[in-house]
Amino acid sequence: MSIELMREAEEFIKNGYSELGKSEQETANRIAVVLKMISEKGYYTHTNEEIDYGAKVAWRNSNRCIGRFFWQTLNIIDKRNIQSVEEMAAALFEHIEFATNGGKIRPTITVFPQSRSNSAFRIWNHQLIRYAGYETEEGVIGDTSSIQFTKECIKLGWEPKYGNFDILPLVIQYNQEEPKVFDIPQQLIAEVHLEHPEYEWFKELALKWYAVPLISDMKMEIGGITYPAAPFNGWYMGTEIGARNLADEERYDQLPIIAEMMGLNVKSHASLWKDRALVELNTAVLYSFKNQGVSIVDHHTAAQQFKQFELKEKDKGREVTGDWTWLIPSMSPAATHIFHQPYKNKIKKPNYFYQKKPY
Ligand code: HEM
Ligand code: NRG
Repeated sequence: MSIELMREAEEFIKNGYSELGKSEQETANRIAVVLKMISEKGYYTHTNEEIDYGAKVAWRNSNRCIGRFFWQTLNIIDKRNIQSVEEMAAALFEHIEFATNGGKIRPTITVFPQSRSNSAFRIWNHQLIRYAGYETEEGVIGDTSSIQFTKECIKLGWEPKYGNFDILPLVIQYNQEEPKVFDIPQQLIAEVHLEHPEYEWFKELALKWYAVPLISDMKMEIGGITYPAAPFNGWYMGTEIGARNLADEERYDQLPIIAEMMGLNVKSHASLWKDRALVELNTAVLYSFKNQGVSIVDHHTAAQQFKQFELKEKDKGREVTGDWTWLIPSMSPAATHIFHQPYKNKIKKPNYFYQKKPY
């Protein structure tokens, strides 16, 4: 256990300090301090610089992320010193406000205490901002992907509202204590109401989505140390909302109604009604975010930016790893360069990983 941690720590410091241009002396000194601390306490503590670098490189190494061109711009909020779930909730509110930034979204991560054998803070939410999902006799209301978590919230005393777009509360747990539920102040949550540049009727569908995707259930691993609570955000790529969240049959399933409003022949697959409805839904997503001043990127621009990332990494002598099945956008994938080449899905660390659900 300790041996493995020492190995990972040493490898991280070696690679990191070399990339950061530190001297061999400084590197050797730091490794000595780290190994001593591990042998005495069973863990070590990252310096501010190591956390900053580690979180950024973890993003750079995220094989499924098309947004990695911006890895160096990540803002790090260091909350490794919080001591209660109340402090954690306050920090999460701060993160939401800082990241949202009135619509000009700032890629941000908040780092909470590392896990130790005797202590861990966990966020139960998949994303900090997410819509509830309810199974009812008349079918699902809201976001199907949230049904299980919504049930947990209700069990913990949260009042269900049975709307299509109810913002779920934060659920935070310390060790095996009963998790606590915190409503997110309404004024912190930015949402975008969908309208279409040409179809006047589109806004009658009353569709919307929240502005900031904030993944909160992955763990960050740096130099053998695990941070089980390290929520991060960037901005949306339009297709995540327009070609998946609002379009998947298993999610908000909006293609049939949009096609019908467009007057398309939904009886024939060959009319390509699904494809045409998809294009207009995605047009509405990009148009509305832009119009309402919220950062978003279309999949063609994102692919171009990813190309720049690949070139820069190559230039730096680093191998670009990627998960092709996730990197290709969910609309018109073959219209991007990503589709036409293979990527090696090798896992490099630091990185973000899935972890077992606490519920
Ligand atoms: C996945 C875009 C920022 C880490 C993804 C996906 C997209 C994307 C489209 C695939 C999601 C899916 O198919 O469900 C972007 C854009 C960003 C951004 C446009 C704008 C800046 C970030 C940041 C981090 C990050 C700041 C971490 C610091 C990841 C990870 C995944 C991912 C770990 C995989 C998630 C999973 O396996 O469920 N990103 N991303 N991304 N991104 Fe990014
Ligand atoms: N597809 C998910 C979000 C996954 C992460 N996407 C990002 N991440 N853009 C959804 O809610 O649609 N990010 O950190 O920006």
